[in-house]
Order: sequence, then C-alpha cells, then structure tokens
Amino acid sequence: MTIRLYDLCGRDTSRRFSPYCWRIKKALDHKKLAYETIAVPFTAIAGIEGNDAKTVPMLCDGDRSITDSFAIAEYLDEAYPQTPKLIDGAQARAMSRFVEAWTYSALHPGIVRMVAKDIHDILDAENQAYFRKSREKSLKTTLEQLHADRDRHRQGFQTNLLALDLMLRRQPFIGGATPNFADFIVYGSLKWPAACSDYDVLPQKPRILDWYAHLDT
Ligand SMILES: N[C@@H](CCC(=O)N[C@@H](CS)C(=O)NCC(=O)O)C(=O)O
Repeated sequence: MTIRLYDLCGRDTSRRFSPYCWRIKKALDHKKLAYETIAVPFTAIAGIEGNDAKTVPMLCDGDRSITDSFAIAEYLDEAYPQTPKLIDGAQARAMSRFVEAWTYSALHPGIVRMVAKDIHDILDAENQAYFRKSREKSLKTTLEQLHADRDRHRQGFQTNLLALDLMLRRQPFIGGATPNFADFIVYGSLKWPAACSDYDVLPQKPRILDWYAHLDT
C-alpha cells in the first residue's frame, strides 16, 4: 500500500504551504519512496484517519500512522534501511535536533509575521476565521498590522539567515557533501513563504539562492 502523507492546503487544495510537510516531502523524495499526498485544511486535521492529530504532517504507512516531522524522518530511516539515510547516526541526529530548534526559534517567528496575512488570504472562510483567531491570539496583534510591518520583519529574518550563508562558504549542504534531513528542515521553512505568498523573503545572497534552487527541484 502506498505511503499517505496528509499535507496542509489552502482553499485551492493544490496550494501546499506547511514547512513541516515540505521537509517530509523532500525526505520521501530523497529516499525515492512512492507516496500520495492528501490535502487537508487546518480545520480538518483533528479528524484525519480517525486519529486525534493536532498537527500535520501525518504519515500513514500500512498500519502505522505518525505525526511530528522529526519522528516521521526517524521512522522512514528505520522502516526503509536500504534507502539513503536522512539522519545517519547519533551525531547527525543531535545536529539535526539543533537545526530543528534553530529553524523554529530563529526563522519561523520572522516568516510567520511576514506572511500570516497572505496565508489567511489563501484559506476558505471557515479556515480564515480559525487562522485569524488563533494567530492573532498567539502573535498578540492583528494580521493587518503584521502585514504593514513586514519589511521590518524581513530585515531581522535575513540577518538570522547569515549563519546559513557563512556555512555555505565552506560546504555545499548542511549535511556536508550531500543534503540530509537538516537541509530539508531549513528548505521546508523557506519553501513555506514561497508557497503561500508573492513576498520575496530570501536575501540576495548567491550561495543561499543556489542552495535553495538546488533543493527546490
Ligand atoms: N512539531 C511538529 C509541528 C507541526 C505543525 O505545527 N504543523 C502545523 C502546520 S505548519 C499545524 O498542523 N498546525 C495546526 C494548527 O495550527 O491548528 C512537526 O514537526 O511536525
């Protein structure tokens, strides 16, 4: 049975913008595993496959269903040992955990502030209401105010990406000579604004742009 991946969508179900789902799509492609994606809006997550999931991605493979992108990556390495590794050994796992935490704390706050209004605008009415209420509560401001301030948020966000640019001077991927799950984590976060907004968040840094373009294929 084909692997099924529940993937966050907008009003147009072909619009897929979750950073966590993108990292898993890259992981599955890296392993050359066949899979189908099932589009799911925010308000339908709780009912997926009779589970009480709170977030996507959810990956279903045979009788296994797994939420949390890091756990999914670990599962794929374990279940498909003949395919290229995502996280090769204990040291790679530890470093991937750092990259996961860095992405969440240094990149996501800026990205969500730059594109929250654009995300809202690509949802259907029910999901718009859910998204506005939950995000205005957690971000403590309106979507319109965030939109008005987005150039300021972009400045801080691009400064935080300097770490990636500096690293790329020395090696082509976070994984070293070839990409691994850490690259897919950061790629997913940068694919998120590209997939839901026309606002260009990437700095004009050739190394970052080349790295992103290489992964975005
Ligand atoms: N730690 C989780 C986070 C997943 C996550 O936050 N997913 C978002 C979509 S980008 C979600 O499902 N949010 C549900 C909601 O906001 O109601 C993972 O790595 O998979």
